[in-house]
Amino acid sequence: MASGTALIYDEEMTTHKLLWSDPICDIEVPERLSSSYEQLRSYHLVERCVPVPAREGSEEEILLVHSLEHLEVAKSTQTMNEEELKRVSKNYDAFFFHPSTYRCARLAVGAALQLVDAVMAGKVHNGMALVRPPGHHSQRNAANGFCLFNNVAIAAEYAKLKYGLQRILIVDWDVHHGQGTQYIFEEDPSVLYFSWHRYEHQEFWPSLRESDYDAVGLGKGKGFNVNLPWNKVGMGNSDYLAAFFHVLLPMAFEFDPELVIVSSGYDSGIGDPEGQMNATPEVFAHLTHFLMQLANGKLCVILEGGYHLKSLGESVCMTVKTLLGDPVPQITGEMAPCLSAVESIQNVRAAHKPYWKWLAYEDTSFLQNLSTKSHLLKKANSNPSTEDESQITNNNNTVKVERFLELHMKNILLPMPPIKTAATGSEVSEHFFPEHVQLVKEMDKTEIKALVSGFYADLVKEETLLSLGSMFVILDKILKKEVCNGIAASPTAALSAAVALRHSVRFGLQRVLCVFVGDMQMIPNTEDGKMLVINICEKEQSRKTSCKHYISLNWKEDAEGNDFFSAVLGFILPVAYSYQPNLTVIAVGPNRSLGISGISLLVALLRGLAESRIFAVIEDTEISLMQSIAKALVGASTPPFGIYVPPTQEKVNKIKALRDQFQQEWKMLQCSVKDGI
Ligand code: Q9C
Ligand code: ZN
Repeated sequence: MASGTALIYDEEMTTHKLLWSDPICDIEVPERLSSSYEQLRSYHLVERCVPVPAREGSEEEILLVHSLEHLEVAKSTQTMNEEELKRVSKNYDAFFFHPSTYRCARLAVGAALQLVDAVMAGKVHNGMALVRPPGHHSQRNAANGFCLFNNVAIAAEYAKLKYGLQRILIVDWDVHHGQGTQYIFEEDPSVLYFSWHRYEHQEFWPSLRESDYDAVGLGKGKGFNVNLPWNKVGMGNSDYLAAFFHVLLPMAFEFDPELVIVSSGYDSGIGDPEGQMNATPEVFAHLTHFLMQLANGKLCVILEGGYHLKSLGESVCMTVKTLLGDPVPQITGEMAPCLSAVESIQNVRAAHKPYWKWLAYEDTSFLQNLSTKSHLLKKANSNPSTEDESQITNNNNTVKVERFLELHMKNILLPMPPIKTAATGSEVSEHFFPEHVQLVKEMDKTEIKALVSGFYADLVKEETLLSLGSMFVILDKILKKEVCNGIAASPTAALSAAVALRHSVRFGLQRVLCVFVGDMQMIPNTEDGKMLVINICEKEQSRKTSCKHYISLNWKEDAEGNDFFSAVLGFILPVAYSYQPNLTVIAVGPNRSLGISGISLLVALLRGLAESRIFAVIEDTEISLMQSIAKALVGASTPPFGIYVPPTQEKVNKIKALRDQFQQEWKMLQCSVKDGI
C-alpha cells in the first residue's frame, strides 16, 4: 500500500525570468517558486515529504500534446539575444522568453511526469510539483498567459499512454480559464476537465466566449468539459465549497476517475492582484481533502498561477499539509454562497443535465437574467480609475493582505491538535486497528457514575454504565485536544452518543454536529442550538423535523451499489459546513440503512469539519465496521466507493424537498436561485 507525499522542486526553474519591462508579465516572478518552497520549509513540511527529482520532459512527451512547430520555435529561443527573444515573445498573448525558458519548461513538464510516475507506480499516495513556467493556457501550437508547454495536459496524456488509464479528472482551480487544456481535451471523453474562473461576462482575460458554462465539450467529449464562470470578483470560501458540493464532486464521483490531476493555481486566493477573489488559504486544504477521496487517493497537484507571494505560499502549504494527512483547519466566517455564485452554479448544472445521471432528475433550468448584468452596466458608466490609482490601491492591498494572513494563519493553525486516533482495545486484538491508533484504558465505575449523574442516570443500568467508560475516556482526550479523533464500541450506541453530546456541551463546546445512522432511540434535546442532529435511518421518525437542529433523513442505500454520495454531497455536507461544528459525533446503531462504504465515505468527508475532530460510537455488534471507520479516521485509505448507482427520482426528490425546507437556515444548500428573484 502506497503511503507518503511526493514533493518536486528544482531551483533551476527560477532562472526563467522577464528581461525587459512588461506590466502584463511582470507578476510571474521566480520568487513564486523559491518563496513557496521556503514557506514549506518553515512549516517543516519539506522534511515530511518524499523528495522526487525533476527531470526534463522528452521531445516525444511534449509532442503528445504540442505540434512539432511549437516545439521547434521554443527550442530555437535558447540561443537568442534579448531583442530576438522580445520579438518572438510578441507573437503570443502574455508570454516572455528568456534563454533558459525552454530548459525550465522542459523541467516543468518532466516534473509533472515524475509526479505521475511516483503516484502511479505506488511510490507515494499523492504529491505536489512546484513548477515554472505554468501550463494551462498553453495550446497545441501556441504559448499563452505565461505558459509554454501544457504540463498538466501532457501529464494526463502520458498517464493514459503509459498506464492505460481510461478516466482522468483534471481540476483547474486557478482563477483563469485553462482554455489551453479545454482545447486539448474538448473531444476526449477520457479526460473530465473542470475549471472555475473569473469571467465577468467575458470581460476578464482571456475573454473567450468558450469559457462560459455552455461549453460542455464536443463530439464524444460532450459533457466532459465543465466551465464554472465567476461573474463577480470577491468570490470566497463558501462560493468555492458550494461549487464543489453542487457541481464538481457529484460529477467526479459519477465519473469515478483513476487519477486526479490538479491545475493548481492560487491566484484564486485572497490578495491576488489578478484574481481579486477572497478565498483564504485554508479553503485549499478543504478542496484538496475532497479530491483525496477520489481515485483511491491518487492525486497529483501541479502548480499553475498565484501572484501574491504570501497568499501563494500559505495556500501551497495548506495543500501539502492536507496531502500529508494533517487535520483540516476550520473555515471561519459566514458560510453562504453569494447570489452571483449560485446563479453560475445553477447554469452549469442546467448545461450538464443531459450528460450526467446524478443531474437527470434535478429540476435545473437556465437563468437568463443574471443579477450581475446590471452591475456591469453600472461599472461601465462610472469613471474608470487611472492606471496609477489602481496600482496604489493594489500595493496597499498587498500589504494589508500580508498582515491579515500573518494573523489569520496563526489563529487557524495554533489550535490544531496532532492527528491521533484513540480507541479502546479490550474487545479486539492488537492488530485489529490500523497503525497510529492509540489504545486507551477505560474509566472506572465511580468516575463514570459521577459524570453521568445529572443526566440520564435514571435510565442507565449497571452494565451499560460500565460500557460508557471507554466512551468517556476517548471523548475526554478529544475535548482536551490530546488526540484528534477517536472510536468507541458500545452496546448502546444511541445512549453513548446522547451522553457524549451532553458531556461535550457541558465541557463548553458551542456547536456539536451529530450524525446518527440507524435506529436511535435516544435523541437529545437540540433546542439550544448547541447540537445539530442529522438522523439517517430507514423508517420515518415520529419526531417532527420542523426544528432546524433536528433533521431526519430517510435513506436506504441501494442494494446494488452506493448511491449515498448524492445525499452526502447534496445535503449532509452543505448543512454541516453551514453549521461549522466544533466537534462531530457519528453514531452507528442497529438496523443501519447504509453500507460500510457509504459510512466510510461519510466519515472521510466529515473530517473536513471541526478541525477533523470526530468521535465515532459504534454499536458493538458492528466490529467489521469499526475497522473501516478507524481507517477513514486516520485518513489511511479511501475505501473503494463501490459500484456507481445514480439516485432514483424518489431519492432526488427527497433531497430536493429537504433542500427547500432548510436552505434558508443552512445556506450552503443553495444551488439555484429562488423563483421570482
Ligand atoms: N490584458 C496564469 O495564471 N493576463 N496565467 C493578460 C492581458 C495574463 C495568467 C492580461 C494572465 C495569465 C498561469
Ligand atoms: Zn491563473
